[in-house]
Amino acid sequence: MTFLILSYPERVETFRRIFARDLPEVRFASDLAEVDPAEVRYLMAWTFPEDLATRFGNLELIFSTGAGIDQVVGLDLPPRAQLVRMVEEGLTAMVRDYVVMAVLALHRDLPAYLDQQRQQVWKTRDFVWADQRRVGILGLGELGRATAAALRPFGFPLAGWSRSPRQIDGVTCHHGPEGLRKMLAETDILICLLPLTDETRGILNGGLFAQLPQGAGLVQAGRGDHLDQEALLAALDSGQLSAAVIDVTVPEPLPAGHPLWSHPKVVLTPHIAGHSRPESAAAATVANIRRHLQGQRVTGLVDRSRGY
Ligand code: NDP
Ligand code: OXD
Repeated sequence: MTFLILSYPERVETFRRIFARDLPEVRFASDLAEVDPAEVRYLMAWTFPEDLATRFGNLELIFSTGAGIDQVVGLDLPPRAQLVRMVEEGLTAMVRDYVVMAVLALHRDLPAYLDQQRQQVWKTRDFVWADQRRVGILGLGELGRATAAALRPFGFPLAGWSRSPRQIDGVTCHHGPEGLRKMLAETDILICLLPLTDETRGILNGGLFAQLPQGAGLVQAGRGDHLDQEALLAALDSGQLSAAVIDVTVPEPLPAGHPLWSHPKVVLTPHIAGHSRPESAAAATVANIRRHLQGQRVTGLVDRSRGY
């Protein structure tokens, strides 16, 4: 029984050390050329070989090194294999911190002040108190909930949107299309922490931006394909949106000269909001394989019919 990980050397070495210590009964491998594919029961990667189904017929669990599984959910999978997304404290903390940083930057008008700085303009903009800045979160999963909990002490009125009804202390929870309309009308800073599925592809579009109060801000930390980039640029130029913090784009990397690079109302980062931390990710993976070996449900199991 083999666990095969395809990743960069630092992650592989950390996993190797933790697996040797905590799960010695499972053989550890990191090189496709050195494994007997029939022995591989557990495979972890970010991008997966196209011939997964034919090559690794005995796979039981396919782990993504990240929280997103949109890169693999459409692949042909071996019959018994289940998909598992990454749920681990290091990744959750990183995304939470990034989004808090972005919300505070938008709340305190940082993109506008950076633009003023470039132009050497010393000018005070209107102040808005945190209890008057309504924050709405698309996606109330692992990352959306952790982000809401971290934003709460600042005093922002918080709302969130999910597919199924949720109850979260201090967060006005909405679900379904009607819930989305209601939340958007009362959101000054919108955060996207959704998975990419057939239902959420292109959700951040001109129609959605028009439902936000004029001058709202956007934090996009989901997937590039959630966002209609042309519609974003149009909404920024018309003033419907005041600013945006964008971590994910189409394509990645964004080509030189793309208008998002230099737009004065955009803060752009190169898909760095979150990264699973090798130590805690290895511990979470060992715990999951143990659960699987004991016939228990693993954490982060993907429902392929929902797409996440
Ligand atoms: P989860 O699966 O834990 O949560 C997903 C949330 O989205 C759930 O609340 C779910 O609703 C909601 N959702 C899914 N589909 C819909 C829909 N059609 N309508 C309304 N709500 C919907 O995922 P995570 O929180 O772990 O991760 C979320 C995403 O964040 C990842 O898939 C990835 O795209 C992105 N990400 C980006 C990173 C970056 O570096 N930029 C890093 C890590 C993740 P329900 O509660 O009803 O199931
Ligand atoms: C993830 C990511 O999904 O890094 O974890 O985007």
